[in-house]
Amino acid sequence: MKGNKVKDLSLFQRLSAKLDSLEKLPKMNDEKSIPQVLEEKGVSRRDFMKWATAITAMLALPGSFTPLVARAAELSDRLPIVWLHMAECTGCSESLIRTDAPTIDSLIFDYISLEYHETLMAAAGWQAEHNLEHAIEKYKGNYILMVEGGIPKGENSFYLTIGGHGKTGEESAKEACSHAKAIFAIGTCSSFGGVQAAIPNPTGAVPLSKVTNKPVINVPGCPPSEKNIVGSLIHFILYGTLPALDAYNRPKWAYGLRIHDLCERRGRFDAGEFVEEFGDEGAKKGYCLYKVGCKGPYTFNNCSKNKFNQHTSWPVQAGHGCIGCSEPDFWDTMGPFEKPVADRLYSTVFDGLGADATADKIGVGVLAVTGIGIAAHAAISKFKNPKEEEH
Ligand code: FSX
Ligand code: SF4
Ligand code: F3S
Repeated sequence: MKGNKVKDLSLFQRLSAKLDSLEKLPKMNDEKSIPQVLEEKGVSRRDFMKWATAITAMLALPGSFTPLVARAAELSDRLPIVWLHMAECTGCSESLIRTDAPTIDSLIFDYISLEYHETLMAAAGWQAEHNLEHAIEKYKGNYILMVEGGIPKGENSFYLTIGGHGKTGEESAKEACSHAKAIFAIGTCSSFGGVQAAIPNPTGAVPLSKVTNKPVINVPGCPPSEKNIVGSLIHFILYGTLPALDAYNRPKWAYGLRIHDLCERRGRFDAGEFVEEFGDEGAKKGYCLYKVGCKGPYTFNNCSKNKFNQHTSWPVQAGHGCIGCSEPDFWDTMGPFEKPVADRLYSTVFDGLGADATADKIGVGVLAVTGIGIAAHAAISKFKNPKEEEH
């Protein structure tokens, strides 16, 4: 215990010193500070601290670090951000910004120094291109790069051609990566290729990590929650280094556990209470969705904790199973989305990563066994559960 306290204290001091030096940097926008913006939008200090407490817990930091997290959020306008769009649906940006009553996450994001973001900026055409070049040149080596979307590569790269100079997405992404301080692949498309990379991948789309040799932090989900996007940023501001990552380069603080481990219907699963078809009595009672296709047992993400749409709901709460949207190649491996994996062997192109059922080492064998084990439980429980036999 004592050892932990000493460790926490030295981490606290290290992170404080980091924020002190960040505070010395000029604000990107002289007009207003983030606390001023929040106040203007009617966010009380109390609400802000409640938000910071939630982020602190999400990042698995001790509660005593809450003031540090709050300070990191307030200083997030010191770091320039370049956000690029590749081949995708823009759902990742939408997840963050499309709220009718803006959340603290979206307000902070609105106000950080987004030097370039095609969805949000006013500029278009030549001017937009110029803005991007200017931002990269001005903040060389100092900006955070966030990229949304898969990237058609090599001889297919022309499928994504942007702007008057006819640059390919691959060229823009490579160039932006080469001068970035930290690189985040936002969403499953940028992390793993996503929908456009699904078989037969007609445009030869690849993940961001395939167009750069620099480390890429993957923040998957189709889309990821706003908390996982903002949390990634706050984590980087606090530490200035890569977070602990799993085998797929996902931050462990967000993707360390399975949907199934964190699911509010888990008790139903364990009790053998399953929805047999959509709209049945079990569905009305909130039974487990495994038999109607939930892929929560094979998916690593924190959706039940963070939720979507201003934290109102998430897929399982809304009554549909998880479709595995934060896993590599989920379009190809997790379908049909409304049928269970059952005894079909779960396979992934990332083969043989180990024999441990954690997000660190996800082995095909483990998932296959898990699939069979879970399917067997679902099948046997049908007969074991007296409540179901009564029907
Ligand atoms: Fe992909 Fe993001 Fe899915 Fe869409 O852009 S992760 S298709 S929600 O929006 O990249
Ligand atoms: Fe929840 Fe899906 Fe697991 Fe059922 S199978 S407990 S609905 S995650
Ligand atoms: Fe995606 Fe499953 Fe969460 S479908 S949004 S990882 S519940």
